[in-house]
Amino acid sequence: LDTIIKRKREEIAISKAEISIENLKNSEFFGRKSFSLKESLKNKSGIIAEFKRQSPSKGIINDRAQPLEVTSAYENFGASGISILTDRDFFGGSFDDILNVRKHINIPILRKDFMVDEYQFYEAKSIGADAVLLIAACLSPDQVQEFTELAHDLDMEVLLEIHTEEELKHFNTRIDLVGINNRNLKDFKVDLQHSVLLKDQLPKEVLSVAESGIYHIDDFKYLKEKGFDGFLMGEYFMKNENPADKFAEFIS
Ligand code: IGP
Repeated sequence: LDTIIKRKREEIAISKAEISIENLKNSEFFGRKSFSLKESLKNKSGIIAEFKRQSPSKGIINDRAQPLEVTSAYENFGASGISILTDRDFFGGSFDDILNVRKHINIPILRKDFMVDEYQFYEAKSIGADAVLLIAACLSPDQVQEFTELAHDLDMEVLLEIHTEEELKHFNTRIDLVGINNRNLKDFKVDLQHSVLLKDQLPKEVLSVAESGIYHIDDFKYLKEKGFDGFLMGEYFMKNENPADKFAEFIS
């Protein structure tokens, strides 16, 4: 994670030198009204289906799938939202992956990246994101609060990702959704029970999303039964030649 953040800061410095925030504000998407992920989770399958080409833990997952083809099928088959990785160096994503699908997608798009600087929130808005991920492990509680306000000022929702009891301190009541990562970012182990125990320590009214390592319908049912409102799934779909077919099969 430290390596990723270090690289991310270098990347941001380069972007800032190339495109100013004022310039980002000129994007056609800047004034756009966002779709609410909170609302969409309540009304649809609850699944936030992810477009992810590769990851540091799994290497290449799918380097042939096309973002528009996959995400529009996810939408048609009933996803509540789409998560798109925009990190290039570690996840093989890009801003274009969101830009190229935005006009065709009518459900919320989550920009999945490592958000450590204000600039990235303007960037997210300028490419048409509806929501952003805040990873507690990369931020202080004060930063979470500050970035949440900024996201809201830009009409985007935030999904705060936590994994440990310690990270519950990052929660504040302005946060829209809390994601509990089932996968430990240090050794990549998945533990659903751990997530359920953490979730039980959150205020009851908070919308919660179970993230990662959901590979089986029984996992999904178990987490749903335990009260999770959303389910963020990537690899299970993406590791197939045709991710959307896998999604359709899962949901049926
Ligand atoms: C999806 P999976 O195991 O279904 O592919 O997981 C998503 O939760 C995962 O990509 C993720 C992630 C992250 C990626 C969760 N938190 C933070 C990058 C950064």
